[in-house]
Amino acid sequence: MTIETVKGETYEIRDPTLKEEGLKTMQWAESRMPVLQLIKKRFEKEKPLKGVRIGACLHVTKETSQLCEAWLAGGAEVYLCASNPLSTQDEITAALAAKGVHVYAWKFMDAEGYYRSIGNVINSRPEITIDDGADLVSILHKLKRGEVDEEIEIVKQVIGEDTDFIEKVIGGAEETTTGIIRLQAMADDGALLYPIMATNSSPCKNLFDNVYGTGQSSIDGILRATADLIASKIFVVAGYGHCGKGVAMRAKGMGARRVIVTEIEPHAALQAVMEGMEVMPMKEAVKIADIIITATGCKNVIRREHFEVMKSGVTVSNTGHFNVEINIPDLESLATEKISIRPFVEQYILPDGRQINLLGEGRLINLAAAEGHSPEIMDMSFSLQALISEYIVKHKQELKELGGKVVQIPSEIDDIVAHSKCEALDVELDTLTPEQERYLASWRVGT
Ligand code: RBV
Repeated sequence: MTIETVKGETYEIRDPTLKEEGLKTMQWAESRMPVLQLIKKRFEKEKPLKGVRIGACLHVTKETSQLCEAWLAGGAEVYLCASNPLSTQDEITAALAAKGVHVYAWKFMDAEGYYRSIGNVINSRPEITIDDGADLVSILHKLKRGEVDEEIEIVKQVIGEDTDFIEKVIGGAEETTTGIIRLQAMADDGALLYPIMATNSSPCKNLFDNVYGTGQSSIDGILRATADLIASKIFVVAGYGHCGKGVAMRAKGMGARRVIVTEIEPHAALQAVMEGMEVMPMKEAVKIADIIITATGCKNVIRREHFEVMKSGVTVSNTGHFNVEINIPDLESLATEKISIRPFVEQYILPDGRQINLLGEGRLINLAAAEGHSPEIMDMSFSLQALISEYIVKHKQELKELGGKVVQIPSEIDDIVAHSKCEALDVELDTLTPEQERYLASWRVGT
């Protein structure tokens, strides 16, 4: 199915008449993102991003709309494309286009539309890139290296033959774990050509967004797709990183009879058992699972050998960034029939009659079937992104000298967000007395 889009000078979206609906939804998000609003107000006065072109490849959601507004308030020109073909909220694109964001995204875009949209963002010659999954950085680098593949062919139809857009980029930032893994691998190989700030690795991101954001929104995605009961179910989570931890915690809280974790790393496995989860190999877990969700960032976590022994009626989903965690070609080759049961549920029938329900085409279920993380969570992640954009502009020269590195977010920036969020939530902190400060600073006292 190819979705029809509307193209304007500064956008390609599903339907500009959804603007009013989008504006209302933006307001809803705005009232739940107080820290970002403070930053936006300051940006309005100080204009730290004046004339800076920001190219962003993010989930195009009501929360992202608020980050775009902060950038606009700071004086930036904003070019936005989707970081996933299923995560765009079409009413938001309509509202953003009306507000002057250059936006290229629609829900259910095909691969051609996806890379064309990235091409449109690249064509703006961004000075800052903000990625969620590193697709934008990765295409910019492929162009620079002169590589050609199907994706690049599509991008080139938009940008023409000039392929060196990297010269103009001061720096970038990466939103998600998968992106950081890709970028660190590039940096280790000497292939990364400009510095990327590791937003995902900052405490205000990964301690909250990855745990509580993913925890709630992934369950939300499963429920919106299936309307199933979680209580009484055997719930399997692949991976016990920050994301898997959040999902397992919420599944437990909703009454799953058993929450089983699969892991390859001993510390994570130990944490899981100490937090009351069971740990076993995937091969065993799939035999008894009612609901399975992958959260590993790796590929082929669920594959042929697992489909072969799954219980009939199981639902299988993924909350990792890319749709590679579940080997769908394996499932397709095993199945004799595939039925679309309801939105985001495809049922595969195996020769022995077993039914396996795949959710959201194996793409991240929280953004495919639900709305991604709640605005209260994205308030922290996107406040970091807004402040980091300002940091990149202010530290242009320093970053240039640093070159192709993945750079940790300065702790002062993370602290600003943490303190502001505490204030917004009426969380009052204690302060150290001078005596306590001296005690903590001295190794002579206390033994
Ligand atoms: N994410 N964005 C949203 N509502 O815009 N929800 C989740 C939103 C991000 C989140 O920060 C995570 O790192 C990434 O999506 C995974 O692609």
